[in-house]
Amino acid sequence: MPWNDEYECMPAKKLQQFQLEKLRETVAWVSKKVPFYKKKFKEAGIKPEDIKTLEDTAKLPYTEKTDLRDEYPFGLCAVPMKEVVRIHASSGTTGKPITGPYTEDDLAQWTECMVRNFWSAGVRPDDIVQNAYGYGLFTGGLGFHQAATKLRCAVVPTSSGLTERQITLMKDFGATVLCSTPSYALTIAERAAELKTDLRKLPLRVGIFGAEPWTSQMREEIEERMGIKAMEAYGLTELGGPGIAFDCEAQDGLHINEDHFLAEIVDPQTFEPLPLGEKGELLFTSLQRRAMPMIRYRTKDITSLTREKCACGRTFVKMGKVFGRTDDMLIISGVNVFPSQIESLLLEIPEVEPQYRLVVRKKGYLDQLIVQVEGKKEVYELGSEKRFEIEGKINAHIRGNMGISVEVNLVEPKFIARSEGKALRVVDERPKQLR
Ligand code: DLL
Repeated sequence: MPWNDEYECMPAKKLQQFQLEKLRETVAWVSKKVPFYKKKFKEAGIKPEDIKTLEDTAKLPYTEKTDLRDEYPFGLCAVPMKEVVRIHASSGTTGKPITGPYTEDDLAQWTECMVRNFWSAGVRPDDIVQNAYGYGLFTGGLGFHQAATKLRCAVVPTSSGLTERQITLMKDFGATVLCSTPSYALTIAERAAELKTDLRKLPLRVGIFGAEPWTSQMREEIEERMGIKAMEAYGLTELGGPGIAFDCEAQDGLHINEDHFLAEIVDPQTFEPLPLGEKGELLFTSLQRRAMPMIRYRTKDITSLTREKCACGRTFVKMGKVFGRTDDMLIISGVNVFPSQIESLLLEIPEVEPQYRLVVRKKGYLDQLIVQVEGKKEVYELGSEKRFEIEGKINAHIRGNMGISVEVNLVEPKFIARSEGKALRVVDERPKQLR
């Protein structure tokens, strides 16, 4: 049974009616409160009262990361600061950070969305939740913290890092739930194995992983190493953090909290709306947020939406696992390549560890992809001939499945820096002007 079946199982028609009502309210709210939107709507020749159906969303202009940067820090804030009770921000690898202000109601809604995520993962009040998402400006730490508290779980706010201590506390406190990025879960599992701690024998039962792309093969790897069920969380700072979408026991897509977020898929180049089932860029319009609502925000995440009857009873639309980000897409020998495709193929090779990095270089006019993947210790130690053979095997596997030629380097165990948060998968060594 879902946490909030009134909304999570709402018949589709009623849900869409609810979304339309909230969409109209949001559009009216931002056009009154945010000069940026007022101007954009005017330029697009659209008034709030023109939104008569959900399809009319396509008439609204979209919002993107550069808009948030241009309006940094509070240009898109729709409430006076005295109503803001929290400000999160994304660290952002380049340029200014993205700010995320919340009113008290926004925080309560965020918590509700995250409680649904926990509940769906089978977490209950008697669980001990070790929260290894980073605390601070990142939305992972407090986002998971406040929902686990609301659910009356015992929260252990370890934050990320200090891996050995994570393992000691996990053992001593008997944590039953771990929240972290999937790559950090793998780091914990690896360190535990080195310390001869068998995580499979601990009470740990469930993990809620997210904040970065990971394949189903990676999910299985983590489940196997930790002896847990690996569930998922999806979200982004601009829309308030995790809690936008979560998976259920069916584990074949993430239900979007549709009473709070209106999702669309568009062609990332032409911006044409795409039908259910087709892969494209995911856009979100927030439906109930007040401090910083977003209209058709371009997430840059590539996925598809499906609306089929789900075994769990939820009626919320499902998004597929994020395939990649438009800005992580590489073009190798004319073929579009996403890191997740390479990850899937690498994890099918038994001789390697699930630790890899993609290095992109220029060779003449062409982009060259170097796949660095760690060999398993016992395999790596068999010597250079064996390593060469495995590199050839990986190369053939990638060529056979994707039709591209890459250079494979089987690197020694521990060559690749371990992640404590979001893993760095792509190292782009091309000159900036040639990317
Ligand atoms: O990563 C919020 C979050 C925290 C989500 C904890 C889940 C768990 P940002 O740092 O703003 O926010 O990064 C957002 O991360 O656009 C995706 O590209 C990626 N991402 C988040 N969740 C997933 C996921 C948080 N489950 C960006 N699968 C998003 C794939 C994800 N990518």
